[in-house]
Amino acid sequence: MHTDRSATFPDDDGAADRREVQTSLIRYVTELKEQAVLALVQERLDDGDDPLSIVEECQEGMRRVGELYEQRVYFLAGLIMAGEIFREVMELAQPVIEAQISGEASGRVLLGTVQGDIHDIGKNIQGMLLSCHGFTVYDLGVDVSPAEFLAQAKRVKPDIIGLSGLLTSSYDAMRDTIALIHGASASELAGVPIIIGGTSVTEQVCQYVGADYWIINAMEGVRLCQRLLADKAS
Ligand code: B12
Repeated sequence: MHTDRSATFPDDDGAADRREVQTSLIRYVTELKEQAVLALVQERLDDGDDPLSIVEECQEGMRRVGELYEQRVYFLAGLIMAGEIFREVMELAQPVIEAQISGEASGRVLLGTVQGDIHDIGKNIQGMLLSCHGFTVYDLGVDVSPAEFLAQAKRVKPDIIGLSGLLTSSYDAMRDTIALIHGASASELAGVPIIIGGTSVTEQVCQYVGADYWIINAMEGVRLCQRLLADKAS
């Protein structure tokens, strides 16, 4: 089919092409086309495309996979496959991201996925980007109990605590964890900002669980942590 791109996007001849390539990646992830995803990601990395944009497009594809799971078009195997594709994408993109970003030595962030939740792709991306920007990241892994979070927070004495959770049921685990950290026995942790992250967190969730901040994009997470560190230093 012929399309007159110059008529559609008079200011930028390449914009239509770029939009098309982006849509293709989101679509391939949504359709769980593993080989097509990996080939396109590699091609775009080779072309010098921004690896973070590539990751964000894959994240959008994952969101759509989730919707199809909700609509019962996909089943658990679809979620597992999506997770595997994203892991492979990160194997390609992570070295490029790490080579591009280097940060000054910075603060300490304690990170983990809360109890009952094993989603870790987003948390790992957040951890990796923070490390690239100079933060020391203590990653507790997944399914971390409130007691474990508290014990590790007392040990590590982080500047920032980050809780990840993607399930609705994770909100109660976040709330319990934060309540414990804010508890009297943890007064040494008073004032340590707590950030929650995950695909469906919102301001409402943030208030419900008693967190200080909420984040759904890892680069915004980095910028927030940098700001919090700068505020602490001033
Ligand atoms: C892949 C996937 C899985 C994989 C996870 C693999 C893995 N190693 O993580 C597997 C197959 C294991 C899985 C299992 C399940 N899943 Co699942 N899964 C997904 C899916 C499709 C993608 C998640 C993902 O990785 N996204 C990509 C990442 C990059 O995005 P992200 O997590 O949002 O992270 C970004 C930001 O949020 C932020 N961020 C993340 N964490 C943090 C933390 C901090 C501190 C900060 C600052 C920022 C930050 O940075 C990241 C990068 O920008 C989502 C759909 C969706 N909408 O996300 C469903 C989804 C989360 N799963 C869902 C469900 C229901 C399940 C299961 C219960 C299914 C089942 N019947 O067993 C189980 C639960 C298992 C458990 N106990 O945890 C539902 C949750 C619904 C709900 N409201 O509770 C979703 C939303 C799908 C849906 N729409 O129904 N799942």
